[in-house]
Amino acid sequence: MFGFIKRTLKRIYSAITSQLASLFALHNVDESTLEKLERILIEADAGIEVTRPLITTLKDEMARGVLKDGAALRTSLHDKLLALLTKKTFDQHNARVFILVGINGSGKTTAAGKLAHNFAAQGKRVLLAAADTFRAAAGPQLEEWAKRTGASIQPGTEGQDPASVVFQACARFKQENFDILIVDTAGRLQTKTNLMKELEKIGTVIKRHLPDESIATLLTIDSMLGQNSLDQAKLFNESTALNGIILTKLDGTGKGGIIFAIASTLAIPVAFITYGEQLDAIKPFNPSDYVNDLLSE
Ligand SMILES: Nc1nc2c(ncn2[C@@H]2O[C@H](COP(=O)(O)OP(=O)(O)OP(=O)(O)O)[C@@H](O)[C@H]2O)c(=O)[nH]1
Ligand SMILES: [Mg+2]
Repeated sequence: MFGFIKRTLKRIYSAITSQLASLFALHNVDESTLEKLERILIEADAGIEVTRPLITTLKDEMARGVLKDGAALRTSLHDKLLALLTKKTFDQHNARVFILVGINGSGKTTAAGKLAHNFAAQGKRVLLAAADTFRAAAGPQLEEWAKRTGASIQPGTEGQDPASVVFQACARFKQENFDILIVDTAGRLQTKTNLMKELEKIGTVIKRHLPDESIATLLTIDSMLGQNSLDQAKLFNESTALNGIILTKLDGTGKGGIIFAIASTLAIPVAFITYGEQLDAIKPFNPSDYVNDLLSE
């Protein structure tokens, strides 16, 4: 893990890690150091709600004389950021049923493919359910991922009730003894009531037909959307019970601070991060590794 951000998330490295390194090297820290830190965090999408209280606490520590140099600043910042990310952590890595939801283009289908690959690599038999029957190209796109990963697919036809695709997938999941079911859904605006109802129906079908399974409903959030993605997530969370977030496209123009804004404003843990279009560009989110890596040159 160490060096993952430097190697793979180069923009995050340059937006946060490399800039913090110069502050952590200081022999004396003062008000201007904290002003620089504040600017770095805001520019990296951590948001005002996270940054302001954090800086206020650091100022207090400085006034009490416990924050004298860059090394002490690093330790204190590390503990505070980690505390934010561990308020709520994803505890459903053992779930066998995953439902992916999110707005158009946020990365649901790609994440479904990568998750399939991830589980197949652990020797698990994966069934993908093509419950995006709204967009004509959605089925073939998921089929392509099934081919690439060796997963099976329950296809849907354009215009078919997504809940009926999911119903068929549940039946096959039981009959053919699959280990993992991943449901890809249509992109939707959080404001469209009928589409939200459709999600509810998908959840109901799974609960009825696979009553013993723990179900992880995951919201994909495009990290490149910065603070805007928070409003979307809030609205989704109001109409669907979300268990976790898949933060996508961390290899893009997003600056990585959004993870802290998500942790602070939503009571939903980040479950996975994705960082590229390759099959293996996904991993479970580990708060401690992320913070360590983010604050280490
Ligand atoms: N660079 C990068 N691109 C990604 C990542 N995840 C997804 N993409 C790209 O983002 C675009 C949208 O991804 P999809 O998986 O089709 O998104 P979706 O949410 O299924 O979209 P709809 O089905 O239209 O709602 C595609 O071009 C993907 O290749 C990622 O982690 N990094
Ligand atoms: Mg899709």
